[in-house]
Amino acid sequence: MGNRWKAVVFDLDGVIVDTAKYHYLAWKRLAEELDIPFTVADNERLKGVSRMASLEILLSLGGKRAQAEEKKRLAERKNAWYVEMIDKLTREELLPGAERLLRQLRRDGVKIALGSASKNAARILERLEIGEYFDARIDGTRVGKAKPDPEVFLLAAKSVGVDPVDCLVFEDAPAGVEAAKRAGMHVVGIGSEENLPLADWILESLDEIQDEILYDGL
Ligand code: B16
Ligand code: MG
Repeated sequence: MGNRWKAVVFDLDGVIVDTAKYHYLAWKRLAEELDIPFTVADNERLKGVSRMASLEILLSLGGKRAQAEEKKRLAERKNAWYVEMIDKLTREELLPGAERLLRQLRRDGVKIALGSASKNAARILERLEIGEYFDARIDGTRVGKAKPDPEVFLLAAKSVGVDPVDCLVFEDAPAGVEAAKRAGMHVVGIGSEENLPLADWILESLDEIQDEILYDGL
């Protein structure tokens, strides 16, 4: 039995940690201030999408427009509320199976990279005390083009010196699964087949990972 992948790239929000609920609460608060109707279902469209692109979606839901300066101010406002919440994150909010899989990959000598759209990724990894597992951390502060552009995953592969074909990605958002496929990688979708039709495998959580996905010659 050998490793099937030379590197594994993890999305952060929705794969390793359940921060989506905090993004939702912060966007909801902004939506209320702006008198924009915003539901949990609307929030699905923001998953994996960059902060500014998320704001655009929110404004469009209310049929509103804003100048660049105003958009910057609104995004900063939302982020301040979000940061206030994630500063209280605890290790209990690590999603099921996340740390066990990180430990297993490390034991197996597989490179581990982060491929997240979030500009708050470093803060979250630190709060969760899992930063040490990652050989490379590519996040929203490092990439110009948001998912579904493949840039974040290509940069992650390059940073650990592995070809995209030898990388496996774990992703929970449609835009992220598309980005990984466009990077030429295999993807495990965390969620439902209905929501992530492009994924090569679907799991409800990392806790369900099977040896067939990770190893050859079983
Ligand atoms: P921030 P991921 C993404 O993280 C989130 O899924 C998405 O909802 C969020 O808008 C984006 O990060 C930007 O986050 O405002 O913290 O920079 O899923 O790619 O790890
Ligand atoms: Mg995600």
